[in-house]
Amino acid sequence: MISQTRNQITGKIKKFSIELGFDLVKIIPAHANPSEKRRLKKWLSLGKNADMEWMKNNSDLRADPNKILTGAKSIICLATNYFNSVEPRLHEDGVKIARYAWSKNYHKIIEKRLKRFEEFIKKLAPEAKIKRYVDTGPFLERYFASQAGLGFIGKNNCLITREFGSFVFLAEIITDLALSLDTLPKSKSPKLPPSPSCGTCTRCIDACPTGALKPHNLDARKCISYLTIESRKPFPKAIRTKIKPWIFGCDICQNACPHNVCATPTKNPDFAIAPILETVTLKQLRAIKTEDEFKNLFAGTSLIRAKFKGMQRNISNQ
Ligand code: B12
Ligand code: SF4
Ligand code: SF4
Repeated sequence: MISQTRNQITGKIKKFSIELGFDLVKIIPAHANPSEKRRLKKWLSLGKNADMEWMKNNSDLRADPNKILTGAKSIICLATNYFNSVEPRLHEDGVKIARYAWSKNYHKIIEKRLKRFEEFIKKLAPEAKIKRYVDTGPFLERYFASQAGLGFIGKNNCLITREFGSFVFLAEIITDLALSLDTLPKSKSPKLPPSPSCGTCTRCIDACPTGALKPHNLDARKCISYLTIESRKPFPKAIRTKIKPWIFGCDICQNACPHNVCATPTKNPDFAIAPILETVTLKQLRAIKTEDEFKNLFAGTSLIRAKFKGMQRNISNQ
């Protein structure tokens, strides 16, 4: 690819990402980071992944794009604002659902976009090899997003963007195409405002009701998000009462963050509140008797991840 063509292709790719509904896009070289790999291994060795054993399976790949795609040259890092101001009807009943789950399942929405993105890139460069990820891939999405300059990693572990705060989903395209790379702004340049960061703030850590958070480090065994979504076990007795009023996920450490004061509702209709969450009540939720009933009611939303039994456990804790 000659330089101008590379720039043209990169320009088209970035333009298309915005047309697809992504709010932020940056491209970085596909470099491995051994220290991130060590950080992840240490986190796993301390058991902070709780029962998420699958995190150990591909831990070598997570910080190394070339192990995922041989010959990888560029990573297209993407973020989508999902902040929504219309709350689920269930909140009126005094229980809470994390904001990311208010709309239809984001995996499906973003995967659809990524598939179209891949087709678009293949038209521009038919030989290109591509891997696309949203959430479920063996990839340290926050780390690479921070490297790309989409934002910084807060003490609450989240990738916090200057434009939208932390209520953003991340996604990536790894490719062997050599694209024009984004250079990070030099924070010391007098022309640029200083890069945002946590500074001396500890609001998220102080707000976390279960003590799951240490700066840039989370213990999933105590995290309400893990306990109400991923865990299939009863809640640990010591923190059971602190999980209330959350019945799916937790936003406390993001709600506490001053960088989210700038959060503005997404203009993207993809992330409008799911119709079922506009109407369903706690009484209806309590009346569900089977996995099938649960699945039918919440089809297409992220809530089915908890499964019927998990949701039963979560609501019986209220
Ligand atoms: C497993 C997982 C979870 C687990 C464990 C979370 C965790 N903190 O590790 C549980 C179930 C608890 C969870 C909860 C949530 N999750 Co989650 N989760 C993941 C998943 C699949 C893997 C994360 C992982 O590898 N963790 C291991 C730790 C070690 O890595 P990490 O958190 O990604 O990032 C660390 C390193 O990058 C390192 N680091 C990198 N650079 C630097 C620089 C410095 C200076 C320092 C000190 C550290 C550092 O510090 C980070 C924090 O420890 C990712 C998707 C993916 N494939 O990456 C989504 C993902 C991280 N989750 C996401 C979301 C939305 C959530 C929730 C907000 C959902 C909710 N509301 O309930 C909460 C947030 C909880 C929190 N405060 O982190 C988004 C985050 C978006 C964002 N803006 O950051 C992701 C990226 C999914 C996506 N594609 O959008 N999640
Ligand atoms: S998501 Fe909730 S429980 Fe988990 S670290 Fe944040 S505040 Fe604590
Ligand atoms: S609440 Fe404060 S310490 Fe926590 S992520 Fe936000 S700025 Fe950083």
